Amino acid sequence: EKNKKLIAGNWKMNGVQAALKEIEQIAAKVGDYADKGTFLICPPATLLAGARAVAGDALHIGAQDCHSATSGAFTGDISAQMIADLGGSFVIVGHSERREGHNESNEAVKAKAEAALEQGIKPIICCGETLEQREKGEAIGFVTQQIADSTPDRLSKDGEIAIAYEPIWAIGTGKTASADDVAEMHMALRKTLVDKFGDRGHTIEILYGGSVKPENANTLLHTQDVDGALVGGASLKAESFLGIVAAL
Ligand code: G2H
Repeated sequence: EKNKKLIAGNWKMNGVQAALKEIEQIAAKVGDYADKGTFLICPPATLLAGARAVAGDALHIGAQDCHSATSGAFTGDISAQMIADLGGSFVIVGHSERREGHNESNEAVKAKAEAALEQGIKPIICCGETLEQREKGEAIGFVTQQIADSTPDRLSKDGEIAIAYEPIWAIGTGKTASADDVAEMHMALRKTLVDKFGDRGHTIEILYGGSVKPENANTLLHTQDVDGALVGGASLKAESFLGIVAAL
């Protein structure tokens, strides 16, 4: 486990400019926890510049997706270079909502992660199984294969990427995986990362995501092999995001 946990907020398609006040409030407080964590909010792309302007030094800003190309004829997409240009330092790639809603394959996710690295942006590469896969006993095999296939071939420094395990049945449903299930999956993911990257695999943060909130953050964040959290709904308000931070 890492000395510092990564607490990342994924706003999904939520928030107009008035919501920047939440980011300002988060930024004003997370500095108090700088020895315990790294903090990140990923607002919609429309708020990246505004968020960066109010986020200060203690809070990182990132995006929720990027294209694998630097620029070109890709209507509606944004590139990792554009995110970096606005001061974004992270990008979520391969979220289940992108894999499902935009047919993103492991190969596509890997290309996005590699594009992020080229721009010096840290990708948070997501994985997770459906309820059906879990019930059939296929969760570990499926998720570890997703990560083996969605991560870049090579890393040039420690901690260059992060992973987020988000069981699809726990996303936005109020259901969270049990601590035992999370620990089992994170251990399997660690092995996959070490098999692929050698010792450097130990330096990759493995986050848990799926209905993380102040009430369950303490248990989840102190579960074996959990290096942080990817938080959706509970990241939209400063009070609940900071409630999770306070559980560190
Ligand atoms: C999982 C998570 C954030 P929520 O998608 O990525 O969302 O915390 O709302 O389940």
